[in-house]
Amino acid sequence: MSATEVPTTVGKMTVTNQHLLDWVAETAKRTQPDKIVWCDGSDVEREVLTQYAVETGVLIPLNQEKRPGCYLHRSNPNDVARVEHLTFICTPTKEEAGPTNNWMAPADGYAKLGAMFEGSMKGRTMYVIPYSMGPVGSPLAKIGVEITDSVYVVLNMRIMTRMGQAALTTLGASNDFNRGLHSTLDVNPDRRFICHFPQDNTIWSVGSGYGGNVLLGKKCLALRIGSYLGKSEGWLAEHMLILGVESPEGETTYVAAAFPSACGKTNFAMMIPPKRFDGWKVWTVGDDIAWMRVGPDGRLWAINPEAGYFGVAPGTSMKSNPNAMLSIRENTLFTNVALTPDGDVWWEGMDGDVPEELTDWQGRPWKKGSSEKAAHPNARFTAPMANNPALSKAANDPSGVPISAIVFGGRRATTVPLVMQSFNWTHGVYLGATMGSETTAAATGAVGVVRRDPMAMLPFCGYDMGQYFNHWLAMQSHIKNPPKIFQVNWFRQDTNGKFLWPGFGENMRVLKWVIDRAHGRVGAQETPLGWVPKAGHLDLSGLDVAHERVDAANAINLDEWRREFELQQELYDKLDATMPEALKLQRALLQTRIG
Ligand code: OXD
Ligand code: MN
Repeated sequence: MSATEVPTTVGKMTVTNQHLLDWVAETAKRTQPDKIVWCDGSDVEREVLTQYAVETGVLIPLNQEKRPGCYLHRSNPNDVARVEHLTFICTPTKEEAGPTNNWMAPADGYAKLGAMFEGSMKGRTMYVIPYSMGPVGSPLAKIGVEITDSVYVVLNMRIMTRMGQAALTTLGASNDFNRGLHSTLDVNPDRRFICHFPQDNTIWSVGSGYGGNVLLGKKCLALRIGSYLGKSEGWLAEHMLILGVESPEGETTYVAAAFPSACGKTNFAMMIPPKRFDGWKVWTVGDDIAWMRVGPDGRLWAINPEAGYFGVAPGTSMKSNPNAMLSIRENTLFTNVALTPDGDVWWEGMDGDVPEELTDWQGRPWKKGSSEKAAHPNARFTAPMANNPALSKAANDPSGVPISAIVFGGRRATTVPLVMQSFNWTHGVYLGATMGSETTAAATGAVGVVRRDPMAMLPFCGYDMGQYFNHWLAMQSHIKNPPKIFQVNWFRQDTNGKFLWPGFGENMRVLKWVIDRAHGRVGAQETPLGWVPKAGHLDLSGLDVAHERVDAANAINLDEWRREFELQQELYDKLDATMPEALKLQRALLQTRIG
């Protein structure tokens, strides 16, 4: 088959969408692959591609008795994480991308990356992956097609999205699909760019083979392009987990929560309640992204657009996240973890003793006590959500789930109390807009530096951040029964740098108060910052932590808040051109309250 000769049928898959056929033909002409494979999502296809990936060294089979269907991938050591400095929003004007995004003019982006795509797939196979973000056919879902020259991308997209024939059938003859084009080129950081063209519903990615840079349905479509579409179409695309809390009486309440990367989002989404909450159950709908629309009942309904978890492996253990450990027992791809002598995976923070000998994430021999990490700190697992014992039955529901509470969290050693509720929607948007995470000595050497990460969307908002706040504010008038908005902080420390709150499953105690507040079932105490639990309302029975420490985790120190108020100025200055008046007013109100 010549590169430009595009088959309309492969196996059982029938391709009739002329827009798609034209785009694939045009792309093949540009990239000149040896072969074009249309991915139908079948099991046979998975077997064939996995076999091919093993033969070509892209995947290393793990011990199939211990981890059936599991494989290890080692990425190029220069290509191990998302590259925010090489990620661009290509809108007609720089102002539309806003001061927090890198910007490139669309014509420049197309020209620059277009030149790199010329002949880039010579000698390679071009895979065409139709996929649905969200349950197939859901009114909240979107169709994308990713063209890639990486079999690793195909095998990951199979897990992370609903991929293949069903997505194509849903698309029908429509031209309304995201066009994602990816080539690994020569994995050279000097020729690595991730460009988003929101007005064209298009993503071009070159020079990387790793995660969020190349699985284009995830951060690129579901968040950057998604947030732009959400603004134009009146819905919200958010960096939020979604969970359902079921009471012993069988009432399930759904919560969406935004935390910056590395704040334990996947752990929270898969939380197991402590003994005290016998009979309670936390169900995972999603661990990273929420798409939310107003339903006919005036509530906000959310879907998880993904079908799998692309989770950080180091630190994941039976203690921190048993459901994640159970989710990765089979049919999971591991990237940049260490390999044990018997063909299993290992990473720092896993349960049990540190093995004497391993092969590290770069394939080098590693000995216990080595100063180097065996697994890369950003090593990942890609696991089907169907593996999760706590998967919500609603995770595949095309209608999504009704959200009763929205939670904003960050990693703050000081200042921010364990939990508080906003006074109203606008104040809630202000809490989300000003959220941030404090760096720790271990991470950067500079303690107490707050990086503002509005709604955990700083690297993921596909347009101007001030306009994004405006969109959130404007949503209020459309949501007749809005969720209540909360702020949490699991990470407050004492003067010795020890965490005051135990976190993990014990966060259920905070969640219980959040839910009771959302249903209007429990009182609260007004403070200058927001509503906090009244004495005795946070259920602490059976908690093995001194009550003074819990009090310290909840404490409000107005001196710290006067400092916090000053620190927020930087964000306001940066976004000054489009910062909504309502959020300026919220800040002024806070100032009068804290004095
Ligand atoms: C992620 C992230 O990979 O937020 O989910 O960085
Ligand atoms: Mn994320």
